[in-house]
Amino acid sequence: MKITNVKVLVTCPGRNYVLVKIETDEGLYGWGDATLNGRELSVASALENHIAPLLIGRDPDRIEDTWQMLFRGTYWRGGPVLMTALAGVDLALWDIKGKRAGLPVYSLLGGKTREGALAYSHCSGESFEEVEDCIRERMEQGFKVLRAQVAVPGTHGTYGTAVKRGEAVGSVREAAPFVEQWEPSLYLKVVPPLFEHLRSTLGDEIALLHDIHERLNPVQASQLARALEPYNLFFLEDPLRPEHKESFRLIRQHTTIPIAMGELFHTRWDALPLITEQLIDFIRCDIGHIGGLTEARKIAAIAETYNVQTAWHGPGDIAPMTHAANVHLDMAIPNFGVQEMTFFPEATQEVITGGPYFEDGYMKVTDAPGLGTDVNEALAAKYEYKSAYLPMVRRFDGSVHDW
Ligand code: GCO
Ligand code: MG
Repeated sequence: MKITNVKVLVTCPGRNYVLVKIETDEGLYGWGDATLNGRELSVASALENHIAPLLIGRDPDRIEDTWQMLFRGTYWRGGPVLMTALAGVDLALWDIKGKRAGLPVYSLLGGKTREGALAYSHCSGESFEEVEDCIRERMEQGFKVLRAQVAVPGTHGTYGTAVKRGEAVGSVREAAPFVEQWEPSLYLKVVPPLFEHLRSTLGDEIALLHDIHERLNPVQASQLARALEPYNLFFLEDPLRPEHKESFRLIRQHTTIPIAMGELFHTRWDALPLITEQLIDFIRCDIGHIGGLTEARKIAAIAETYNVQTAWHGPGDIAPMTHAANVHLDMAIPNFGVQEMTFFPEATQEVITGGPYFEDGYMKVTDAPGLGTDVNEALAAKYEYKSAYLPMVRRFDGSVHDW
């Protein structure tokens, strides 16, 4: 079998997605996702101009060799653009391999270790009561784990709350970044009382987590982690910037709250020190930004050795193919922890069909061969790319802060 064509499709059924179709001389094809929020066209260009020509004529069965060729063989490696492009190719190749074997990808990865992947969704609000209401609604839907974020009084925009619940965070906006105004001191004041409120009104049954989104410095993150200890968090996510690996030691010295990190990592080497030093409890890389399943299963295996569980990134700004890859891997590994999930809008589901589904608190995949997703190309073509940016954050004095 030989690769005959690589098609890159940029479509915007609600938000922008970059989809990769790898076609073969035997009529089998695979779909991958190469979406990088706000930088979609850079990845599409890398694929079309530099990567696709290298794939024509290759045997699609050789996933590891193709991965090594694109990562090491082309000299320039790493970074969000290239690792997202590589993930798009990698997922499409796993999809083809599954279809060729007549097996779902989880089966190729070793077979089921569980019946479903414990899933979490997001809740946010302008007030504690709004967050509480959202959590109650989600619990009715079957969720056993939920993320809670609340608006910070006195600021203009807060991560995870800038859009009303039910809408994807960072979805298509005006063509210039929305600028949030935010202060760590105000944020630090509001988060512990939020969890105090949630525990006193909801009790202990629901597992709760919180995403700092890399906005604190090491000592602030340690203070917040300590303040949150009484509320039994499932994990505290992304406390520090991805550059700050050694600073995780400070947080560990001050608290036993479980720590998760990883959506801004791009290779196993980014994640390695946090895992081998056991500075985190959950590794939550984005399979779509680390070169796909080929890299993710290696990270999972390293993590297993150090008793670290997985919590792969699962936001709305990666396409259902990556969500499918998340769940196929979750189903096959022994050290799965939790899976972030997204309910995609109808338009997205019409363009990208199949993919994982939610059932009573768990994400599941069908036994369809490959990743189990397909694309309605005619419909995708009707949704043209729309320029969109992630928001930005500035402190009250006007200086740039991490979003
Ligand atoms: C999460 C993330 C996302 C990111 C987004 C950036 O935990 O789901 O933090 O909401 O901000 O994926 O593109
Ligand atoms: Mg996050």
